[in-house]
Amino acid sequence: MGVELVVSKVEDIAHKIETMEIRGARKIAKAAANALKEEASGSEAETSSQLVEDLNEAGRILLDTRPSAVSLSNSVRYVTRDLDSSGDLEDVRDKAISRAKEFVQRANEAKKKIGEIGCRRISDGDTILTHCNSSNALSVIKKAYDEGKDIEVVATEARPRRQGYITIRELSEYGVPVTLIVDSAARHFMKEVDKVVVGADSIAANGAVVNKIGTSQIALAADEARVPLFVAAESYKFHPSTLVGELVQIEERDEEEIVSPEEFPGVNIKNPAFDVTPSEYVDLIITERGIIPPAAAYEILQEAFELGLEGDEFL
Ligand code: RUB
Repeated sequence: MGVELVVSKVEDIAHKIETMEIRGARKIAKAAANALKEEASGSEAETSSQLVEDLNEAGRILLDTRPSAVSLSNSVRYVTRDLDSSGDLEDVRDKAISRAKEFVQRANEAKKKIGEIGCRRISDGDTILTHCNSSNALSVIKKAYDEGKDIEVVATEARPRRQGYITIRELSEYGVPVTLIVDSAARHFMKEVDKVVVGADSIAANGAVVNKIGTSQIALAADEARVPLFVAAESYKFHPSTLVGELVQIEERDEEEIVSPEEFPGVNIKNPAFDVTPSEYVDLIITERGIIPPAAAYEILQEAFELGLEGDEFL
């Protein structure tokens, strides 16, 4: 009975991620770490190997929710990697709990650091365009505002889920002057924009950035207008499998998010949630470790790989 209760907690968080009550790559990763922490502390497993099995099963449930944000699998890996299933039960429990806490703490510190590092690239008088709702992009913008820089933000709506509304609420409550535009107006307004700052769900070894659908069009418009595009992302957004040539899976969501298919019988409706911006359209990636050109994505991953993607250094 107790075991079922813990599993249902993991399932509850997985459901919230799947239905996007919990959304955004960073929040998803933190929620997964917290779910694993709950599983570790509440599990009624009687042996360490049972507990490791429970945690691996919880990890699988969480990984099944959304496929594009590598932060999710990096978070699950961070908590569950090399737990000693032949060791002491309480040692395994403590290790998983402390790793989960550590992940969340590092994720919070990373966002703060990204704000501090990124805001140096924002100048007084800048108009910044952002897309969707990225906690890291907003960390850069808010920090620049905190430092007294006179900035304005243009925020896209981000159809179909309109995460842009979260962005405009958050920024206007913070005091940052913000203008809402529809996604298709991005090129029209680009001539008034000084910098584009967006987040990322995954960054490939070649520096390509997976982010909310529409980011790549914005990047094209920015490139045409010679407006620099910055990506604000923690090192756990770098995707290990891309080192060996795997492509990042682009999540295809329900067509109902766009329109009821009954209204248009016989019409195909497609709803990809993310797109890929090639590295040549990315000027800089702002990580908690510092600012890197997209070409250095490979090194960040390689460094992580040399550590077996298991060392604390990956974060
Ligand atoms: C959110 C999205 C965000 C990234 C980065 O998509 O694309 O730009 O996740 O966010 P969705 P953060 O709403 O579909 O999850 O910087 O907060 O990790």
